[in-house]
Amino acid sequence: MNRIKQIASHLNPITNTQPSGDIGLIGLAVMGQNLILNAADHGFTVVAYNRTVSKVDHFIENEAKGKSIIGAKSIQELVDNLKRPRRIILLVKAGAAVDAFIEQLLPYLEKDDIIIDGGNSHYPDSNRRYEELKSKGIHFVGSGVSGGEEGARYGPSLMPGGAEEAWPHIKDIFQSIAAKSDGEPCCDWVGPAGAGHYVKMVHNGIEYGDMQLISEAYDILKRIGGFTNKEIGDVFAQWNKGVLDSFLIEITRDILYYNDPADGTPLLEKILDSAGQKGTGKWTAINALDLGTPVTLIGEAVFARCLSSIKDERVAASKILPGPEITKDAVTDRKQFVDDLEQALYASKIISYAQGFMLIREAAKEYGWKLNNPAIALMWRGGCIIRSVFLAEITAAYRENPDLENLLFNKFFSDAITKAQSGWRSTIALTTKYGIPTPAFSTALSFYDGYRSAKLPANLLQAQRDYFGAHTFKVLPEFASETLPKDQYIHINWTGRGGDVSATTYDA
Ligand code: NBP
Repeated sequence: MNRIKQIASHLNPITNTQPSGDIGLIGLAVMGQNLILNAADHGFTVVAYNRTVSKVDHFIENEAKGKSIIGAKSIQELVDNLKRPRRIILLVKAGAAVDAFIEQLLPYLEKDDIIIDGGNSHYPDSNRRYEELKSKGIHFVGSGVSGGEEGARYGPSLMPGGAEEAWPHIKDIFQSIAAKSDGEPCCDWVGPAGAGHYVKMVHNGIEYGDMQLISEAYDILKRIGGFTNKEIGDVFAQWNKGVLDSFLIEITRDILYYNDPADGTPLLEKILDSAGQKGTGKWTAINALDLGTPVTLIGEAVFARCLSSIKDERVAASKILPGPEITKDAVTDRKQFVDDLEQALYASKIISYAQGFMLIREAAKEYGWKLNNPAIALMWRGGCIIRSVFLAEITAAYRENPDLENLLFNKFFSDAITKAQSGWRSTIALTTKYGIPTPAFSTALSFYDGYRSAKLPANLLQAQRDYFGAHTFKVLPEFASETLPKDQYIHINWTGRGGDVSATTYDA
């Protein structure tokens, strides 16, 4: 009797048949619609719902026509049409909309059903949602989705994390619809709680860094080299055949070749040089500061956008603050200049990814997450905005050693950066000489030089802190003595005037 009741309760109450939906998706904007079509192409039956229900009808009658897609007019209809455990993806505006839909779904869901948030949610929200839903017996997955419209339609990079119990139930769908790199899906389990959205956040931060580096390279070629847009496009086309081969280099080439149909001149030069941002780069930089991790390149990339946005102030400053004149003979050997710049871009990119993975490593420690490092690099290898050949080498480095302390300790990358060093330094020397701003290139080199310095001038910082604030310091073990004991916080009365009381000790 109980069994009959149980089977009966699994029937769709309206059609009285077994539900056929493999997965439900809420949010019929650009990402949602394209992901549904992608899943349907891979043989899954998708149940679609949207807050504005008229969009469901429009979608079903147009793009979804003839495909294995069911339109739902209510949350109940959506849930009734799904096989158990129900798997429901939210692709709605990040923030309150996600919480609103979770609230609406809960009365219709049962233990072990799965809610997946595929939007650009901030990871602390995903941590919270994971805990709240866990207490209700529902598995929450926060999944980064990258690749924009094209990626969603034909293969995005997917970065799922949260309730690991959900993974066996969604793995097949996720890995089928994800982009493939050398036959491997650009999707694997990232880690617990908000780890999926965390990794997506770092991905976006790295994207900021890559874009800034490329923009600086364009500026150098244009202002110091005097190259035309077509010539710069040719340089990017050439770079795209080598170690820098990537989606962002490829689209930059196309942008440089693009002429305004109205007058046949480069459209790029007509675009206002004031960059927008939606906040994920800023989140990464703030998190890096919170975790005390020197993710300098992403930080500079965010600040470079901020500096670009004060256009009026810059225009005013340009009239009163002089800099060096760029002479016609600034570049004597064009080939060498381009080769050096390629090395500078490559080395800076290595630093940026090394910093990104340092941050991920620190987050794993801080939040107690066991993260799948080789899979993270593989997930970024295809489908997403930062996809590149270079990420195959990072995947290989983490496969060789999943607990690699720093990418720069891997032989491939330490050799690459050693080889690139001379071109990198020549490029920055040139931009400094001629007054071309290179915040990302320069911070990458400063980081490199700082990271490889066994001794930094922080001894003086410590002395200053102790001088003015009695913040104490430790001595180098080789100089330990009776008056300067080893491993102890020491305060010195530097002037002979202050007292001997020290402030609370702490590591900054
Ligand atoms: P949008 O971010 O523009 O969101 C549109 C969807 O959110 C519609 O379904 C809309 O319903 C719904 N929505 C809004 Br707006 N406010 C709502 C509310 N208060 N309550 C319930 N639903 C609400 O769509 P998108 O560009 O497809 O992006 C979807 C998610 O994917 C976002 O989190 C986005 O950040 C992320 N993402 C986007 C891209 C991209 O390239 N666009 C790439 C990667 C990730 P309505 O139709 O009734 O207004």
